[in-house]
Amino acid sequence: MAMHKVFIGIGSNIGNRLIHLQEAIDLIMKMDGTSVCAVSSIYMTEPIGETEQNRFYNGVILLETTRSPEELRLKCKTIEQELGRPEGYPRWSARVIDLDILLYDDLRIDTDALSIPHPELLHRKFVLIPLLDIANPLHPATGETISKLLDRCEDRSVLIKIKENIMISTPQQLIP
Ligand code: PH2
Ligand code: MG
Ligand code: MG
Repeated sequence: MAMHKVFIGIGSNIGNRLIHLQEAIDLIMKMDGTSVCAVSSIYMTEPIGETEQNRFYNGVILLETTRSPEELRLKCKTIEQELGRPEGYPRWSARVIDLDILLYDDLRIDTDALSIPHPELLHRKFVLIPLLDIANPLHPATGETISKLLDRCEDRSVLIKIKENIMISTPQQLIP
């Protein structure tokens, strides 16, 4: 079955944010037909949109998967719920965990359930900067590299790198 390259944005701004990101990565690693190829540094970021809330921890991961975009969307939702995010959450509210599909190969889809590339990707430094830690792919709609998009990005919020290498606590990773 064909393997697809997928970038996923991860974020948390409630409780132990780093642990929530780690738990999400661990659960994604257990997903059928999927491997985690790279994890960015983790950044503490200013909340965008609803600014009167706790700072986020954000990162980006790169997967290789045989799953379809829709299967991935549902799987991400299941993981969000497993980590304690209630369903039917208000759009801008604080969250234990948020998993967003950013890019899926060079696919472009826009349905009620799913928009790929993620429509906010170009406007958010908390996505572009960690993405650039691991790769510099072309944006399938604009044809520009992520670094070019970052140059043009008008987001002036501040990111503080808090962790270079996130600990991935699955058993495979602990075997030397
Ligand atoms: N996610 C949002 C809205 N605002 N701000 C930051 N810094 N990080 C996020 O992950 C984030 C946000 C909606 O998903
Ligand atoms: Mg989001
Ligand atoms: Mg989301």
